Amino acid sequence: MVASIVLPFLVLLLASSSLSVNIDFTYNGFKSATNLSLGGSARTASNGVLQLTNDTHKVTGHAFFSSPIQMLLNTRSMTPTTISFSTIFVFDIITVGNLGGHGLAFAVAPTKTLRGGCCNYLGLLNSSNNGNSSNHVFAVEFDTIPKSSSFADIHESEVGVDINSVVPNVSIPTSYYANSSKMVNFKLGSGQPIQAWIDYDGVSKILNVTIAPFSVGKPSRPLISHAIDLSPVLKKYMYVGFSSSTGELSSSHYILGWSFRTNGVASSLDLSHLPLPPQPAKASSTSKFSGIKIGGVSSLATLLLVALAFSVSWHLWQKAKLAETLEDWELDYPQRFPYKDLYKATKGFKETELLGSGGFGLVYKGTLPRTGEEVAVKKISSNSRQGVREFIAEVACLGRMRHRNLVQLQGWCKRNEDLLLVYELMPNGSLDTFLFEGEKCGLLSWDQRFKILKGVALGLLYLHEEWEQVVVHRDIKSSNVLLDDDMNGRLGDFGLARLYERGKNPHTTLVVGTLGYIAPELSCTGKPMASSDVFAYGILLLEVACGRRPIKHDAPTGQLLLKDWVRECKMRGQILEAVDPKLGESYVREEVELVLKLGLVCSQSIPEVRPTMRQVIQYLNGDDSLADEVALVFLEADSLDLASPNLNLSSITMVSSNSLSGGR
Ligand SMILES: *[C@@H]1O[C@H](CO)[C@@H](O)[C@H](O)[C@H]1NC(C)=O
Ligand SMILES: *[C@@H]1O[C@H](CO)[C@@H](O)[C@H](O)[C@H]1NC(C)=O
Ligand SMILES: *[C@@H]1O[C@H](CO)[C@@H](O)[C@H](O)[C@H]1NC(C)=O
Ligand SMILES: *[C@@H]1O[C@H](CO)[C@@H](O)[C@H](O)[C@H]1NC(C)=O
Ligand SMILES: *[C@@H]1O[C@H](CO)[C@@H](O)[C@H](O)[C@H]1NC(C)=O
Ligand SMILES: *[C@@H]1O[C@H](CO)[C@@H](O)[C@H](O)[C@H]1NC(C)=O
Ligand SMILES: CC(=O)N[C@H]1CO[C@H](CO)[C@@H](O)[C@@H]1O
Repeated sequence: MVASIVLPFLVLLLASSSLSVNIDFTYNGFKSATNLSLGGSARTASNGVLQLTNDTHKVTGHAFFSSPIQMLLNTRSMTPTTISFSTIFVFDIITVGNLGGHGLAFAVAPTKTLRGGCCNYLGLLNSSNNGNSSNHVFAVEFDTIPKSSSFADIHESEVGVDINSVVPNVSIPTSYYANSSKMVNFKLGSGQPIQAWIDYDGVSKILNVTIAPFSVGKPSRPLISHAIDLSPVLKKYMYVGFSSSTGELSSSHYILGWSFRTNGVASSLDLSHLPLPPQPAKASSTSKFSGIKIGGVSSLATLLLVALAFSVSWHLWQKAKLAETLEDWELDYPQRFPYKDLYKATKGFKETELLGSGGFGLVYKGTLPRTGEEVAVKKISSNSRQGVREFIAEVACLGRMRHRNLVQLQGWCKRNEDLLLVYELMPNGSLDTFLFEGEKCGLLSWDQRFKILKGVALGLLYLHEEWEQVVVHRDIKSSNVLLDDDMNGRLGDFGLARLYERGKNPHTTLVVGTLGYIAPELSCTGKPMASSDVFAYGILLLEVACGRRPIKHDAPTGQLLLKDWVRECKMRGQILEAVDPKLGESYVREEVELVLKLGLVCSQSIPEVRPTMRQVIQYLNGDDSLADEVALVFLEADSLDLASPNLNLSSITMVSSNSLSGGR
């Protein structure tokens, strides 16, 4: 796996402005890192992987192709054109622990000695020059901590297109199209190598970005296809390469292979010969890449023998793979599923069986081999060894909960560092898809929405008050509300937030939850209470009535936070302006008003003035004619809200990324 470099350009940097020299190079590993300029923490390892950062906190690293590349033609004319370029690379982000940071970027920059900041800046820019058009920086970033909170999930990773700024112009959660319409979500930082393709056409001025897990191959439809004229952004000569940084949270960022070409399609990488990053101690690298070569087989007999030996060892390997050793204590807890069953149920955790990725891990659809029952299997790639036992004790406990508005936990299985949780399958998926991707699954009527909200309230009341101990959910949001056959709302993921706490690094204070739903007091106390669930439920009420996410980045000033906007409508006496336009006129006015007002009351910043879930249900049922009281509390809290500095986005971002974004 020697780096093969093809450099068909001989005469460099000709003064001619209309001719450009084409560049074409391929690194299948970086064993002989010729023509690469490394900076910061970047290193090449002896096996040929390029390491941009290790998991030291707050470092930056970059690697650029050492020669400048002509990017503009006709620079003397009024309308310079950008040349077309294409690049393919394979990267791997390895995180020890729960959450890593911050990601890496493919960068086109005027210098190969970038001095950008750590954390969110990915080593590209810093707080003083971020957003300045004199930067001449174009980048495609792969973030493990999303900056645009419209997806609002701190567990999600995203791809973004950056122009002179690390606030992306376009960004989207990491995913790929399995076919022309089906999108599959995946996460960076889970240790699997990821392949990325970036293509820019200088004539049509279209940028395409495509990513997929290494094993998938190139999806036919790009994830991002964005019209953008790079000619004002780029200079005539630019450097291309990678930049990466860590923050309070850190990961090791690796590039395994890279090809680049101007005016043509970049060469494919020799995937089977790329070097692998060192695996962290826990991950057993199941020789994903060591192909078995059968060469020079001369007779049929040998061939058969080899086939036989192969099938026997395959069989043994399969068997070993599915075998499990139980620790004594595991037998103490009921509802344990054999790993083999879950493996079979999900067809070996096959990608096609993926239902999605939730906050805590990937969720697969499965059919239990013994009973034929359909289930959802959540695979939590866990963090630390300690705490697992206590967690299972809790899981066993959660498994005893029964309520028609909770997604029933049926059992669990522990496999090395992985925890598998088995839930009943919710055929209609999650509420957020109905609210925000209605074109795919049909519009939810007001009656359906109201019923779902009531159901969720009952589920939450059960957790808070009706079960044997108080369970604070801590991650109420539309994507955690699942819909059963009858379109009843059911809460998922209850009790799981504790897993995060257990595994967390003692030096970081992690606020568990999702951006936009996190109650402000959590930033100070960090102590989750039933009232912080009420806050998030309030946001959910608004979200469902307005059909809008809690944070909308491209909204006009003052409308960034859904709740500020609804409040403003309320103050103007036009609360119904906030109603989801997709509903048209078909809703019950009194109910919608109640839901919106109740949403505001529940999401007040002072926890003490929020109602309890029991009161919420009384309001929703109209048992209590509390409309006037609601208005009263609301107005009172309003003046408090205004005085409270806790309500702007920057502080909310801080809440959830407290330790995530580090020194900015
Ligand atoms: C990580 O990288 C930093 C900066 O390059 C270096 O000083 C440190 O020794 C490295 N740490 C480990 C554990 O390799
Ligand atoms: C930001 O980067 C610019 C350009 O590299 C540099 O001149 C400036 O000093 C940096 N500012 C800070 C605050 O680091
Ligand atoms: C952008 O950068 C240039 C050069 O560094 C500087 O003169 C200018 O003031 C900056 N503009 C802003 C808005 O910061
Ligand atoms: C990218 O976003 C910046 C700031 O949001 C904006 O000034 C710029 O025009 C955008 N560029 C393109 C090409 O859309
Ligand atoms: C895409 O795949 C999904 C599920 O795998 C399937 O339901 C759908 O029909 C496919 N669409 C096309 C256009 O092939
Ligand atoms: C970008 O993607 C679109 C849509 O798939 C395709 O038509 C176009 O040819 C692609 N452009 C480049 C430069 O790859
Ligand atoms: C453009 C450039 O720097 N090319 C160099 C790439 O590396 C080879 C081998 O080290 C040099 O001979 C080239 O000059």
